[in-house]
Amino acid sequence: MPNTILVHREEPIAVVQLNRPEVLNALNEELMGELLLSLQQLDADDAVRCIVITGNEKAFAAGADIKETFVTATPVTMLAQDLTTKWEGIRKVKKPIIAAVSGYALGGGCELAMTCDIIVASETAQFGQPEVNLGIIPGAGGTQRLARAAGKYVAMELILTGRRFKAEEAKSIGLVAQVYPAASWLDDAKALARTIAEKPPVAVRLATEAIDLAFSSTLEAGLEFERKAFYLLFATEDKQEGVDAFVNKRTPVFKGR
Ligand code: DAK
Repeated sequence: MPNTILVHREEPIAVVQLNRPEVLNALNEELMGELLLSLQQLDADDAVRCIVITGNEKAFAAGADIKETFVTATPVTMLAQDLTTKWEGIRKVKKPIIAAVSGYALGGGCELAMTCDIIVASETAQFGQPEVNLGIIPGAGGTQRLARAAGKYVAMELILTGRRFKAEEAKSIGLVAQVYPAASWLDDAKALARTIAEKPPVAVRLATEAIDLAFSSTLEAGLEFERKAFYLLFATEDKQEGVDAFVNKRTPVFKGR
C-alpha cells in the first residue's frame, strides 16, 4: 500500500490523488516513486483508459519537498537521487493523463501538471514557477514546457519573476484547457476523463504521440508521423466500428483493437 498517494479506480478511469496534505503535497522521493509505480500499473491495465492526477482543494502540489530535498543538497546528492528517471518514467506513460489542479501548483507541482497530457483547473488554482526565489531555476521541464505552452515572452516574465498566476490567466496563456467551478472541479475533470475513455484507445494513443511530436520534431517529421499513424488506424477494428456506427446511426463501442 502506498503511503503518499491514493489510487481510486473508477473504471474505465482511475484517479491518482497526491496525499501529503500536511505539506501541501510537496513532492518527495517517496511520493514520486509511488506515483510512478501506480501510473505504470494503470498504464498496463486494459480496464483503465484515462488517468486523472489530482491533489486536494488546497494544493495540487507546492513543488519539490524543499526541506527534504534541497536544504543539504549538493550537485552530487542531487545527481545520486536520480530524480530525472522518475519524471521521465511519468512522461513515458502511454495512456492519456489529465492533471486536475485545485489550489497551488507551484514549481515541481506546475511541472508535474505540464508532464501530463491535459491540464484542467478549478477557478481557485494558482500556478507558478517560483524557483528563482530559492536561487535556482525550474529543473523538471518548466523552462521548456512553459515556453512551449505560453511562448517565450510570457514564460520569461513568469519564470524570471516567479510570480503566481491564477486559473483564468493560465487558460489565457494556453497552459490550462478548461477552468471549472470550485464546487465541481474534480467531477468535471472526471467527466472529461470518461469522455476520453469512451474514444478508441489506439486512436487516442496515436493522436497523443503525434501532438507531442509537434514539440520535439520538425514540421516535416511530425507530418510524416501523422500520415503513417493515420494509415495505421485503418487496420483497427475500432475504425470499422466507428465508421459502421456512423453509417448506421448508432453509438460506437470501442474495444482498443
Ligand atoms: N516543500 C516542503 N514543505 C512545504 C512546501 C514545499 N515545497 N510547500 C509548503 N510546505 C509546507 C510548509 O513548510 C508548511 O509546513 P509547516 O511549517 O506547517 O510544518 C506547510 O506546508 C503549509 O505551508 P505554508 O504554511 O507555507 O502555507 P501558506 O498557505 O502560508 O503558503 C505556499 C503556501 C504554497 C505559498 C508556500 O508554502 C510556499 O511558497 N511553498 C513553497 C513553494 C515553492 O517554492 N515551490 C517550488 C519548490 S522548487 C527536478 C524535479 C523537481 C524540481 C526540480 C528538479 N528534477 C527532476 C531534476 C522541483 C523544484 C521545486 O519545486
